[in-house]
Amino acid sequence: MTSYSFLRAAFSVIFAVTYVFANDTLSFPQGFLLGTATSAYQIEGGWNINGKGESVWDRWTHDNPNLILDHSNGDVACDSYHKYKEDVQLLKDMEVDFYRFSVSWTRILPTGYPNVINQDGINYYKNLINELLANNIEPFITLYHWDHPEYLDKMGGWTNSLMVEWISNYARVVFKELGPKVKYFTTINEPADVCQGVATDKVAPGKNLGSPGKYLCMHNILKAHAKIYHIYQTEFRKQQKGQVGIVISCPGAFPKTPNDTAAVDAIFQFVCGWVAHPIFSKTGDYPEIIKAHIADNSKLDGYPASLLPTFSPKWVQYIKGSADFFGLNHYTSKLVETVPRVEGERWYDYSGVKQTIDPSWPKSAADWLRVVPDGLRQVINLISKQYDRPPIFVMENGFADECCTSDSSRISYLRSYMKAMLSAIYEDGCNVKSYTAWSLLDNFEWADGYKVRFGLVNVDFTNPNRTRTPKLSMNWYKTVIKTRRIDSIFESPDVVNIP
Ligand code: PNW
Repeated sequence: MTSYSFLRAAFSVIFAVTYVFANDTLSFPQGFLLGTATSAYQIEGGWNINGKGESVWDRWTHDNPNLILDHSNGDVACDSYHKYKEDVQLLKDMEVDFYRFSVSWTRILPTGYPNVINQDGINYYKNLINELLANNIEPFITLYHWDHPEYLDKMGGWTNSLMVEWISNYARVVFKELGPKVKYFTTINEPADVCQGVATDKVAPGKNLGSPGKYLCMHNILKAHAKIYHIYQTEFRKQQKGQVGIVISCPGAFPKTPNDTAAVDAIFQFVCGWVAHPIFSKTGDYPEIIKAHIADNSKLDGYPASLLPTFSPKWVQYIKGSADFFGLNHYTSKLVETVPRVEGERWYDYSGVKQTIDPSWPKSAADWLRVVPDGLRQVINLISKQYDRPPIFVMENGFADECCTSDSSRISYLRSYMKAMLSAIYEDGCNVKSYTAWSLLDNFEWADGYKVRFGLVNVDFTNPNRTRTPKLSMNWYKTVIKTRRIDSIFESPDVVNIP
């Protein structure tokens, strides 16, 4: 070989390696799972038919239409109770690896208790699961996505520690009836958001109990989650061989002034660590900063003891390690700053951190959702560092608009967030196993009604048929799934800043 041809060969090898490496950072790793998600109350409809009982969201929307942006409710929603086969055809067309949906507690147990099992409800979910499996799609079940029985709520709901038993009995029925064909379960979707319904009167069940109620709610939720996990572990895992996790909302946080990293750390613990630390940390229990801040400030506010309930050492052990994966919901970020406590003021829920929005971050149709893809990379890194690289399943990520099927802003959002996630995998070595686009369909977006839309598929809510029309983003996601890459040739224009 001449020195010239050797050099040429060497260069082409270097070029190929560089090329492959550079492009690989836009490909999903081997075995990575791509899917999409919905939740029962947001899509099913059929709120009171064929034996279904009343949930807190049924009651809330019927009693308080004025608290829903367009005065709507989930009575019919996307009518997926009747149209699930059409939903599965959309999923099949996209060739998703899995579909995350939630089971409605009151469709299965109309009284809340397992004294009555509603066969129609069981059949609905069995049919959905069979339809998914027949189309090569893995069912991924959320046991509880905010719609617990109204009757149990009247007895205190998440402020009653018996809720731990009530939800465990419901979970046992789901594992028994649906578990044989399901490999992935999450217990509770976004506990901190569930507890907003206890603390405030803005979302169901609107108990308006403030911080004491909020802390009590989370205490019971953490126990409930652990109990469900242990039920699966002792009664079902051997035969069913599935995995059970929890879904936690962890927004990103960037310091308002460059040196204020304390604000970033504190807010991560107060929002994400509040749920995650008891389950995923080596020590278990609430994060130290939460225990200390709430104890100190409860005292300053004249309470005889900390408003934060205490776990016994037995409960700490029981909750610690009770998840096979970390389910992460992530949409957006906040600017954070440490602020001194002012006598007589709540001090930002005792966190001592003020959260604002950087006005330069591109907007969406939801006030709270600004486009900040680096936030996803940041939280994946924080979770990996804090909890020793647990397997992370991104369970929700998505963009809000108010219109149309030419949703290039959604494509741009999804691509930028997926790219940030791939950087966390390839450049930072984090252990992310799956990605879920929220949502398959435009659906009932809680207090925003049908005005704010997250779907890859448009739903015509004025049409009794609830006609589904794929958006550009669905076709884009389909290409991503087929090629297992987010190539720049599929890149859309930059996020259009929604005014
Ligand atoms: C999620 N945040 O809630 C819920 O799980 C879904 O049911 C909902 O449709 C979706 O997000 C879109 O709203 C969140 O402020 C609410 O960061 C708020 C936040 C995150 C998730």
